[in-house]
Amino acid sequence: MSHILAKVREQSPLIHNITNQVVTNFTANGLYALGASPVMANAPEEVEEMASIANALVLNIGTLTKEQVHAMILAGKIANKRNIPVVLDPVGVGATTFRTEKAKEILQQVQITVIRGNASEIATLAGIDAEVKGVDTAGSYNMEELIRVAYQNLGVPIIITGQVDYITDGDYVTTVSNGHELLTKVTGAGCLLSSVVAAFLAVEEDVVQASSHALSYYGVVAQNASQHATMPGDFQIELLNQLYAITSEEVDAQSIIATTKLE
Ligand code: ATP
Ligand code: TZP
Ligand code: MG
Ligand code: MG
Repeated sequence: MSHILAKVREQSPLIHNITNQVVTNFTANGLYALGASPVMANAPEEVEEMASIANALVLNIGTLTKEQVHAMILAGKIANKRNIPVVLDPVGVGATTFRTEKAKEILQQVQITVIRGNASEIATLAGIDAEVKGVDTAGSYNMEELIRVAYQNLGVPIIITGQVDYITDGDYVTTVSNGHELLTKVTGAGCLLSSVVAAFLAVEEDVVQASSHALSYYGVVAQNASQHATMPGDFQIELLNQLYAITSEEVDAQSIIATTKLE
C-alpha cells in the first residue's frame, strides 16, 4: 500500500475536476491535503487544454448543466486520447431524468476508468430498479449481487461505497471495510473520495490496486479523524488534517481489505 500513497505525495499529480458547486472548495482542499494538485475547470472553451496537461480527470455530475455535459465530453475525449484515467461520480443519478440521460451519454462518449458512487446511483446507472433520495443512498441492497450485475451491464470497473466499499474489475470483488459514519454527515465526502481515487489512479494503473488503496487510505483517515472530532463540523476539518498528517504505516496497520472471486 504505502508505495501508492508515497507516490502520490512525491509526484503530486494534477487532477482536473469538472465537479459540482457544493463540493468544489472541499475537494480542492482535500486533494491538497493528500499531496495532489487540484484544478477546477468547467468552461467548454478551456477544458480540452486543461485535460491536456492533467494527470487524471474527474467527471462529477452533482450540479450538472447542459454546458457542463458538453465540457465533460470534450475533456473526456482528450483524456482518452492521452490515456490518462477518468473517474465518473454519478451524483444523484436516478433522481432526475436529466441526470440519468446525461450520465448515460457521458458513459457512451467517454471511456471511463472507474465509476464511483453509492448503491442507489450504481443500481440506477446499471438499469436496476433502485430507490433514490437525491444524492444520498436509499433502500437496501445485496452488494455482492449489485456489483456483479452492475459490472455485467456497464462493462466498466466499479466502486460502490457505503459502510463497506466494493470494487470490481470483472474478475474479483475487493472489499474495504474502513471508514466512519460521520462521513455520511459531511457533504462532499463521497465526491472528494472520487477525486482521491483519481489521484491514486494517476500514479498506479492497476485500477483495483489504486482504488482499494485509495479507499482504505480514506477510510483510515476518517477513523483517525473521528478520534479527534465527534461532531460533523469539526470532523470535516479534521478529515482534511488527517488526509495530510497520516503516514503510510498508519494506513497499512489499519487497512481492512479482502478479495474474493466474482461469482
Ligand atoms: P451518499 O451520498 O449516499 O452518502 P456518497 O457519494 O457521499 O454517498 P459514501 O457512500 O457516503 O459516498 O462514501 C463516502 C465515504 O464514506 C466512503 O469512504 C465510505 O466508505 C464511507 N462511508 C459511507 N457510509 C459509511 C458508514 N455507514 N460507515 C462507515 N463509513 C461509511
Ligand atoms: N447536492 C448536489 S451535489 C451535492 C449535493 C448535496 C454534494 C454531494 O456530495 P456527496 O459526496 O455525494 O455526499
Ligand atoms: Mg456520503
Ligand atoms: Mg456522492
